[in-house]
Amino acid sequence: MTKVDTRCPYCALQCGIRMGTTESGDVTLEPRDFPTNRGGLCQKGWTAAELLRTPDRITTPLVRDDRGDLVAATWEEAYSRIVAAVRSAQAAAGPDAVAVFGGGGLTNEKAYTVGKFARVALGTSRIDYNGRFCMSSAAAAGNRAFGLDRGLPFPLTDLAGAGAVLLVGSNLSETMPPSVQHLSGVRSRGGLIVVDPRRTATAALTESGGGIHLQPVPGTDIAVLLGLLHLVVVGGQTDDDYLAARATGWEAVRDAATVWWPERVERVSGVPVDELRGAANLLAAASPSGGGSGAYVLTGRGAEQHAHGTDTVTAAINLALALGLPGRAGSGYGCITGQGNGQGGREHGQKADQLPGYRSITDPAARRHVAGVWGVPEDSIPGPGLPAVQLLDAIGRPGGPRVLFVHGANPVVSAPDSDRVREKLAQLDLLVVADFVPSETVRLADVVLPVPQWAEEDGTMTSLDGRVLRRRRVIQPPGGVRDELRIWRELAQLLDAPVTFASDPSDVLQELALASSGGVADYAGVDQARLDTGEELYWPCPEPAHPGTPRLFLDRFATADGRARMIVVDVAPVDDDVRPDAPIYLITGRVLQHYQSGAQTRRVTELMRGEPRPFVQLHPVLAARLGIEEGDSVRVTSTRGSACGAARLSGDIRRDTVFMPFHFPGAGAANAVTNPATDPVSGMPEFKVCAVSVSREVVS
Ligand SMILES: Nc1nc2c(c(=O)[nH]1)N[C@H]1C(S)=C(S)[C@@H](COP(=O)(O)OP(=O)(O)OC[C@H]3O[C@@H](n4cnc5c(=O)[nH]c(N)nc54)[C@H](O)[C@@H]3O)O[C@H]1N2
Ligand SMILES: Nc1nc2c(c(=O)[nH]1)N[C@H]1C(S)=C(S)[C@@H](COP(=O)(O)OP(=O)(O)OC[C@H]3O[C@@H](n4cnc5c(=O)[nH]c(N)nc54)[C@H](O)[C@@H]3O)O[C@H]1N2
Ligand code: SF4
Ligand SMILES: [Mo]
Repeated sequence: MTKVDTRCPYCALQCGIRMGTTESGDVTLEPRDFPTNRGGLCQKGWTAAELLRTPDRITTPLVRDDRGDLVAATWEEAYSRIVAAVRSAQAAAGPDAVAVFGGGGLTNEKAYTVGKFARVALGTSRIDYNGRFCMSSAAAAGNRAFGLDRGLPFPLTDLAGAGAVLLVGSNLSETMPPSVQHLSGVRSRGGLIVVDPRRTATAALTESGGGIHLQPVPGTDIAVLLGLLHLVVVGGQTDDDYLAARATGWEAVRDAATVWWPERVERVSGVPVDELRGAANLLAAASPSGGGSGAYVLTGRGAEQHAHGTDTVTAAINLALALGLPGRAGSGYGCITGQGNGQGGREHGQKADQLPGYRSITDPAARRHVAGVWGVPEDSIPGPGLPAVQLLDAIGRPGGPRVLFVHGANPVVSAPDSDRVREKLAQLDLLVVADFVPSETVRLADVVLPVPQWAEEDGTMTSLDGRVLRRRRVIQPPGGVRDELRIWRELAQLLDAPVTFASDPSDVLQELALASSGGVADYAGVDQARLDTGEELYWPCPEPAHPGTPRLFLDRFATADGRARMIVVDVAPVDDDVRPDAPIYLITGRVLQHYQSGAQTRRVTELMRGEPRPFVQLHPVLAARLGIEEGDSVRVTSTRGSACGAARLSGDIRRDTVFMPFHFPGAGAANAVTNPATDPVSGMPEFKVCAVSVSREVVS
């Protein structure tokens, strides 16, 4: 049996696995020791290999025929449909008539190439990706405060020594179970604080050992964070020497927090004053200036996926800076990146306003550099495009996209106001989707391009803490499948692109290294050979001899003057707030067994057995008021649409709030209900909270 060391296909923890193939062709998968997972895997990781043999795997291109059915076709037919539609849309309406939607699960090599394909082969500005739905608020806040966005600017394992960790809107116990090991130290020291409207498995971790669970009204995290800041200011617990040396804007931020005294925070958020005080004291005592062993402030999607998510993250960063945490060994601020390559996928040009190396597409020097690497004139690179929600919304409007390529996303299930997204996609001249399973978005496509899966390809991924890692091929993809690097190379050629595209992952990584050289996310010193010798290369890694950078900001932040920028932010209401006809908050998120839109995990037997159908979690008191019993079919309705799920009664959720996972399509699709209103800075939609009415579904 041959054994290959690679990584789990799903989340940003990128747990180490070892895979093997037996002579009879069976695939084996076992956990492998790696710092982020220490030999652990979650149920999704353990069962990941089943998808490699899924019976409805797409193994040939498909095109929509005259009767409206998707039928098998040759690659030549699929390509000629695409080329004809691109040419006619662009002839009629200019280069931006064609758009691209990428994914944070793509390898670095593919994330880089899809950005280049859009700008060089299609000549369009219109590219964005599902990471807009994921990391964008934290990225925007990190960039504006620190001048750089690397989710965790320190190794995840650093958390082990902390005296306090404030986890705002993250449910690590279900979303990255092996990572919970790194919290065992802080739990035993009684320093874990979790902010979540639900008593999740993660919030329950605070109960053994003296931690604190704050259970705010959805969308009020910013009030809680301002309240914590207020308390550390009043308590004289701020790190004034650090603030004087390492931050700007402190006085204004401090003054703005004076109006968020704890009783007022309690009125807005429902978090009791004594709990807020307890949390402030835990954090301050653990902070370096309080003589503690170190403290961390971490945000997850619960804090970020709001129409004011960037400001909420900014409030979290301001609190961390006031306590002197960022850029300090053993302390810090971080956001917990989600998708398998959520970090690398946001660095190399899939974002609407970005060029490789986390460069800005409006920066003349960045454009010159990248144009040089690509071998194209600088002025041929388009300007910034539209963020994901606006990109999808522009379809069907004058000047909007007529052809859309989707690579690594399932927006029919995962985008907000998903019924509308479905209508939008139907208005395209041509929808091209590359995938390996018939996802809900694939089913709407006019051309489907079958691609390899994770264990059938080579490349690199960047973990939540910025380590560049190898993904390795274990088995050959089925015949008939073509990898995306090859697809973009061939399409570029057919579209008469001015340059030839590299399609070997190691060549692409070399090109990416050059393109990112000198940028913020500098991979210039990264190559496959170095990664294969087992070196841990954290970016920035600017030269072949550079050891990589596990901890950022120790001497200075990445701003022009080296100081962190503190920005005044204030409480803002939920965009679609509760009112008499929609008196309850819907919040959304994840369960252990399913990944994202569920396109992959709904095809794995054991995961479906564990969590087979959509559900609505609600408090027994609310349920009694609405005449709902355990297991009843419950309809959740907003001004945009409705979704149904089986009632799951639980005292773990606030009485004014119901929760639905977003992993299911059709009648149980939470995103039929969610609000597409976006954050003005990041473009993040307000997935996490909207106003709904809730009723028992009467089955006639
Ligand atoms: N099992 C599983 N694991 C995953 C994924 C998956 O789909 N399934 N996806 C991966 C990806 S891409 C990501 S981004 C991460 C996400 O990882 P997390 O951020 O941990 O996941 P979520 O469940 O989306 O949200 C976390 C919590 O936010 C809470 N929440 C909702 N509204 C609010 C609010 O207003 N304030 C606060 N404080 N909390 C709120 C929810 O109750 C939920 O428990 O997980 C990664 N890992
Ligand atoms: N209501 C609500 N909605 C949410 C969220 C929420 O918390 N609440 N979370 C949001 C977040 S954080 C995220 S990250 C998004 C994710 O949402 P999606 O973009 O829908 O994510 P996936 O389900 O991972 O979809 C990836 C698709 O690409 C395919 N795929 C995987 N690898 C590759 C590849 O290499 N190439 C190609 N071509 N295809 C591939 C998979 O089979 C799958 O069909 O959902 C967002 N939507
Ligand atoms: S935690 Fe994430 S990377 Fe690890 S096994 Fe689970 S899904 Fe895979
Ligand atoms: Mo995500």
